[in-house]
Amino acid sequence: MFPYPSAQGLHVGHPEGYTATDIVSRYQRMHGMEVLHPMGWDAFGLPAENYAIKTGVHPDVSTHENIKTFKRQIQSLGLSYDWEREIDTSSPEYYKWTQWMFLQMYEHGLAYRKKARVNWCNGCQTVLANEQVVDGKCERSQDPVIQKDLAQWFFKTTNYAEQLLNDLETIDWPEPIKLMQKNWIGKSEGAEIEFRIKNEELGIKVYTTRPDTLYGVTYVVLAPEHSLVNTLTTSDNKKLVEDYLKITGTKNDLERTSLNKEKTGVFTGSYVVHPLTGKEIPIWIADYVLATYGTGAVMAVPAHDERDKEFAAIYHLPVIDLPVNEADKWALTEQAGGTRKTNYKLRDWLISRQRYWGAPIPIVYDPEGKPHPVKIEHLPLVLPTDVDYLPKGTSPIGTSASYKALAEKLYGTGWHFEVDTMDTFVCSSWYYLRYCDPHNDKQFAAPETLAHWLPVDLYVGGAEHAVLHLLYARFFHKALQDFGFIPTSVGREPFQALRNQGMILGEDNQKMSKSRGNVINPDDIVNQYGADTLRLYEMFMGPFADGKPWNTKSIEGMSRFLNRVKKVIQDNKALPTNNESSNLIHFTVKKVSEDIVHFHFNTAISTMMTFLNAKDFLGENNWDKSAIEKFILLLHPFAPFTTQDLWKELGHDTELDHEVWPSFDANKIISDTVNLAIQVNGKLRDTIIVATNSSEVDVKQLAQNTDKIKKYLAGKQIVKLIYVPNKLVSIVVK
Ligand code: ANZ
Repeated sequence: MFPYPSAQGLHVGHPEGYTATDIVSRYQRMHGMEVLHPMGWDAFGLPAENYAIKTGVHPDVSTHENIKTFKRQIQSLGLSYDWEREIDTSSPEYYKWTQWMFLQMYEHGLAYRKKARVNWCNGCQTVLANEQVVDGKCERSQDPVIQKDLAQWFFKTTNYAEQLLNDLETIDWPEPIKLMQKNWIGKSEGAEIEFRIKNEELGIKVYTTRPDTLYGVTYVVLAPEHSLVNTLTTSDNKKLVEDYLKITGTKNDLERTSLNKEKTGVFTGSYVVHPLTGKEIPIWIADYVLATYGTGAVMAVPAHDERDKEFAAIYHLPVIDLPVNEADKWALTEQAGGTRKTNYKLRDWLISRQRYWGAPIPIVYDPEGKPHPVKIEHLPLVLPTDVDYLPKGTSPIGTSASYKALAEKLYGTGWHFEVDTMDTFVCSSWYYLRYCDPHNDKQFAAPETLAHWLPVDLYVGGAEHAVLHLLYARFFHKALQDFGFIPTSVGREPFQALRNQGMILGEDNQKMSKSRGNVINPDDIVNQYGADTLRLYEMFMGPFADGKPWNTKSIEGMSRFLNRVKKVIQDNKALPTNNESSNLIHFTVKKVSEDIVHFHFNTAISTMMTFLNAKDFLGENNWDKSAIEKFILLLHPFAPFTTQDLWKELGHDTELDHEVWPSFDANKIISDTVNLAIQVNGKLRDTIIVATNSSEVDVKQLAQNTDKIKKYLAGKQIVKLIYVPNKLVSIVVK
């Protein structure tokens, strides 16, 4: 996943994912694969604009300064990116195609403008998509989100709800991410049943997933926004209903549906007739029913539904406790004259933002206010620079005289462009496509380049994008393929395999933050220890997907490991090749290869450490030039700088990236390694790792020579030395 080039520069979380894909890329290249390993910048977004508001520095200037820093930092880490394919979503060459994609969505009926109740963040002075509201707050600024009625642009993600759900089965993604997407899409299978209104030619349709509870319905509830609210409110109840509507108007969905908020509501004065029993049932209005889900009306069953139960208790509504049998669901639906219905929680994606630093929406309004698509030959519709950034709740582009003049020049007097920009998640929904053909100015990418490279084999990033970027990109991929722009051979999914990196915490086990003062700057680590140490350390910290705290001591340990690698190689570079070389190198090649493929970088590194230690212990008989060279090749993807230097010292002038990944002889791997306990006078004093097939003589030799054991033996006489194969060495001294 490409980064947002923030002013803070790279943080230590970035190299974690980047090193992982770099290791895999180098590994695959050494297998002769053609690897596309790209990098780019998710460059539009609010922080640059907020910075402009504060300092007057244009976002284009500050963003490009930030990009320079990011690029310098990333390059210092030895990440083997193809910089020829670098992309920047804020460049007109890129957002021309973001705008073109908006137009494609529009032409195909997947982009539309609608007045709707939308999430509004006062802090950011813009609307937000549902995915950007977390626990009723703006996911970015943490300000509470309120509801406003505004005309906004949407993408019809709901058209793809079923495919977005079903195709999850076809991809190799972490199960928790798949589950979050599944829940977000929220497929629900139930029934729509009509309750006729007493003495009227009208009915209220409800959506229920539990038609089997029909006999327990004791009242019906309408959402406050339901179209029948006025019609059904009797004159006696008018005042109470009006007052109630005023109160609920400002609440957001979370406040309304939260289980621990007290339920409120009001009686309309009207009744429906139960479709099975013929009994009269009161119609209430309550804001725990949402207008935007199902039919905006529910049949309330206080005996079986928690919210209904709570509501019934407050307003003294009857509860009918009845035995229910889920198997009766569809029979009862039919008896009540209802129909089966599938609903989804997923809502269309609101993409308009009242902010400056984004891709302008390519829509032009005629003097009557009717929207028209901007002509393709007018793309890119370049973001004007003569704007007043101060947030006013309307888009800053609205203040641009040049933008106004351009619309009139191109389309006629009285015409004006849409002044909202697109959610930056639109830009990042298709960037992986652009990497295939980044300099094409006729198409976003030529189909043959897409067919050649896609789908993305491996995608790595944080889990926080579960229902944002990762859902949007899947939607884009499917839509663009349906429009005919992505060859069918690519498949229906953009990212075949996804791996999440765990969060790197501060040394205090807390999230790194300026205010806690626990932030580690990767530049400092690179300066002090070198890039290879940082790369190795981040891969060694623990399982890739786990959260893990930073530890300065371990970084020093990693630096010592690399120094030992250098020393051992330098000391042994004159060794001849011995075809009977140690079994351990064969085992090491096998294990490191498998670990890389499975993203077990930490155990790959510990396997290499074991090998190096065993070398010290096993002595030169089992250590030859070919083993040394294989070891260097294995370490190369992890520590490219050190290994390239050592490769030279070994007399090679080739690039390691172009060397062939070492092979192993399965017959030579008789077994794995074992951990042996070493006791001195019956007390455990150290452990060593040896190949299971090591000879007794070798093992006894090794056991006496570890740094710790040497201390216990110093000045003493060994009276007994026992080796229990694969378990322990017991030394008795006096
Ligand atoms: C009667 C009933 C009895 C229900 C029972 C549930 C349990 P999901 O699974 O989320 O689709 N409902 C329907 N429309 C609603 C709306 N607009 N706002 C709030 N609640 C709504 O849940 C569907 C259930 O949520 C429906 O089934 C309805 O309550 C409620 F023991 O009908 B049920």
